[in-house]
Amino acid sequence: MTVQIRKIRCILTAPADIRLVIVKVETSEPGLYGLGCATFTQRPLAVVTAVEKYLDPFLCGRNVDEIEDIFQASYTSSYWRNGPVLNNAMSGVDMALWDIKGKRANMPVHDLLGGKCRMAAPVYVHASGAECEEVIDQARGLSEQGFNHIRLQVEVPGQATYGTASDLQVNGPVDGPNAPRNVFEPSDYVRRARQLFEHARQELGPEIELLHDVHERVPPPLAIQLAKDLEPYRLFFYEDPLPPEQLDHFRLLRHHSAIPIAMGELFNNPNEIVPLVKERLIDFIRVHLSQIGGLSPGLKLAHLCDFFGVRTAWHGPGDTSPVGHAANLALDLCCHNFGIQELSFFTGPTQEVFPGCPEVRQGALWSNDLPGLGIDIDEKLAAKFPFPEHPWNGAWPAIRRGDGSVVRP
Ligand code: GCO
Ligand code: MG
Repeated sequence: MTVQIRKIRCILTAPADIRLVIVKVETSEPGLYGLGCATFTQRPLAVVTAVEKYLDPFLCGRNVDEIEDIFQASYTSSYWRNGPVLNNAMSGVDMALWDIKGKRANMPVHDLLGGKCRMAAPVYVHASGAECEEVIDQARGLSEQGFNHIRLQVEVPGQATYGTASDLQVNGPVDGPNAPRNVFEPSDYVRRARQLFEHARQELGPEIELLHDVHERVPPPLAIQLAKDLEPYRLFFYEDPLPPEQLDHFRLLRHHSAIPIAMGELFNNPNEIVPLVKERLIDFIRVHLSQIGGLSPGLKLAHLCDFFGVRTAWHGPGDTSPVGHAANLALDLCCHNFGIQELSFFTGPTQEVFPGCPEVRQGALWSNDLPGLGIDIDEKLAAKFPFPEHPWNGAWPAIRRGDGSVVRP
């Protein structure tokens, strides 16, 4: 007997004060439903509209087994496609359908997709601070807890620096080039990052794996300069050195430096991704699964990358929901070309809101091996954590140079 989609709706919650959007696909079989991540934390309400006003009526009555066809039909149903809002909406449905398929087959999703080729997914965690010493101390603490891959970010004194507490402060109700601002100067940042890694390698020794996220904030020549400067400190990867607007510069970067490059959390469109992979201009693909449309496109991308020697490092920040982390983990476990998984700890009441969160142990993420994605949501509890108040509903404040011009994050 076919099982049909009965209702597709969104659940909004912020147990760690980060806006999360979860999609629940209910079916014609009593008690059978699936969950997917549709979190686009800067524009969550636009995703809710796309799911509830467009995909729900479009897909109601469809056979839950037809995941690929549902993806293809939803993809073309808006004619204009490959944008973050619609991709997130589709991701919510796509992951939920894999969850349902796993529950129906009584298998975890990683088994449906071919089965485990590793027992758990090694993760990297974040260390940051206002001073280099503080970052290094934090990294030491994390290493003592069994984490061997650590991302280091240090504040540029007095500047809004990605990955540190100084970033993304809202300074006033009205923004503009003359408004009080979060200043960021690329050349100061590049000098500071170099200083951090010089100290860190000295203090932490040769074995620990170090990572860094440029967050696309510097002009291409500085990104290339920093890559060369950081080479002696043997990074595991150098992340997002260039923005998606400057992809051609990856050829130059590759030409000048042997640093391993991770890229892709801002990508939504295959046209951004495929050229970098096929020319082997990056080493780690780092897309955010919900931003490219879910687990199905993620699986295809992982296999494409495999042929080109590019490994996966799916984006896993706090604004990937635990459902999204469970989807990342399903791919981490069954794809041979897995590289590393970014982890942000499930803090606050997150674990109670999402029973079945993947477990963090021995520097890795472990699946509970339950059918489907192995994760649930306690809707009553989720409702106790509404989206936090914010002047622009979560939109990012501008980061500006000293002259007042906007820096792309
Ligand atoms: C990372 C990312 C995140 C993003 C965030 C955007 O590598 O973890 O850069 O911190 O900035 O997910 O909402
Ligand atoms: Mg990043």
